[in-house]
Amino acid sequence: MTSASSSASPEPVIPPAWEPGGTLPPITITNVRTICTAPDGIRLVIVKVETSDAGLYGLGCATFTQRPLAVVAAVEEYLKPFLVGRDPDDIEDIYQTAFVSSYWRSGPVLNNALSGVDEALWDIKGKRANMPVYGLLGGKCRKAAPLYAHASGRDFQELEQAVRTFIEAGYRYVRCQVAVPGYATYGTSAGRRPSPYPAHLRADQEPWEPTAYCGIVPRMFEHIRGAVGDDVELLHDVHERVPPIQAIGLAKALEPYRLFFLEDAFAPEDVDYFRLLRQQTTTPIAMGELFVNQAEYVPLIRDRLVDFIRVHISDIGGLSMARKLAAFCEFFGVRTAWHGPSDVSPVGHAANLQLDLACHNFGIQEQHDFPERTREVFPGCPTIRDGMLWSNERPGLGIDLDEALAARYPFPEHPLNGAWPPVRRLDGTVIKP
Ligand code: GCO
Ligand code: MG
Repeated sequence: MTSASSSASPEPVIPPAWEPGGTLPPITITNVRTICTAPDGIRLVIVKVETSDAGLYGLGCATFTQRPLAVVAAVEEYLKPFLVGRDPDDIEDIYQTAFVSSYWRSGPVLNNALSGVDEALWDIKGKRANMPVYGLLGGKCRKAAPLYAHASGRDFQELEQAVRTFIEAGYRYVRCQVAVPGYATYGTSAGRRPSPYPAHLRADQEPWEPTAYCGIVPRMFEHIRGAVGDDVELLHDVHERVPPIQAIGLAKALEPYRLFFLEDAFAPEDVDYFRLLRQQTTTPIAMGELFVNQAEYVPLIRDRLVDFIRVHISDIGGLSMARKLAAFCEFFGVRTAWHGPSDVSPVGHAANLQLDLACHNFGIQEQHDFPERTREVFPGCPTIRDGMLWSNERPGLGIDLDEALAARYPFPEHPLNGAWPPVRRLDGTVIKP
């Protein structure tokens, strides 16, 4: 036994004051540029931030595939002069100063430009810290991110086959979209003439009618639920194409099929209908891929009117905003389901994955299985296995870009430069696509 007097407590070890850069030499941003490429026909915009530390650079997703050239101008003409010479470590201050530097702010063009820079700065910080970005965000909450796959069909049988194929491949979450005979439909290729361009660059040949669509979707889920049972989670995207009151009726009609979520029942312009929807149905609700401003999503989350946030991360300004949004959602029981189709670049998917691994309130991740050609352009593209997205555990976002290869796939010629052609009703009225 030692007496109190003899064993004087050891002197507290006060670590030395943290020096900016600490053991790392201070560096500056030397260049900010965009790389445009379309390996599988979809216009992708990547921002590369270069630094004074030779060979150290970061990549970020700035992909707004319907207006890519506007984003390029926002980055090259405005953000570059604003950033060269700055310390890439100051991610938050760079974000805030760049965000207000246009005075009029927000919106998909300026936010995508900001996102490209923001994600690139997180990539650089992860590389300097020699850890994946999810490590900087607090580490892993799960080993990988479960994905939902896109199943679609010209009829129930073809859709059922697609769902079964995904279940056999290990997916536990499958989105179901089916054609409406004689009409154009989101999420299926039915009702259109063959065209060299990917689905969303093609003019909708057939008209769209909401009643025909609202009639077939419950019967589709009756068929699929009957065929594959309860072991698979089913999802559906209304894609904001239905008059709000009909969307509420549809959400009620789908209750017996226990969807994991029903997405974009309304357009962002109609968010006030969510209160009515909540009063009418327990079908879980996902919303957000078209949101570009916090004023759109904060009230819905605060008032618990949605269950999943579906934001397209680059459309709200990148990782810095998305991590704050995810944290905010956690307090209101809302889970993340980041937008992740083919027009989020592999860099964007790598950024999604960092949050998917680090956020406890992760819900599900939308998948896009990039073809080999795109994977060659983006070495380190996250891998899909057993229905989940896996990190390659490399520092930063863990992904790279082969610029010489990317240059082989310039943006395809297109009459609308990537914009969406109109979707019209039988009487010719244009609707939200
Ligand atoms: C989804 C989306 C996409 C969008 C596309 C727009 O849920 O994945 O709705 O399919 O339509 O990203 O360019
Ligand atoms: Mg959608």
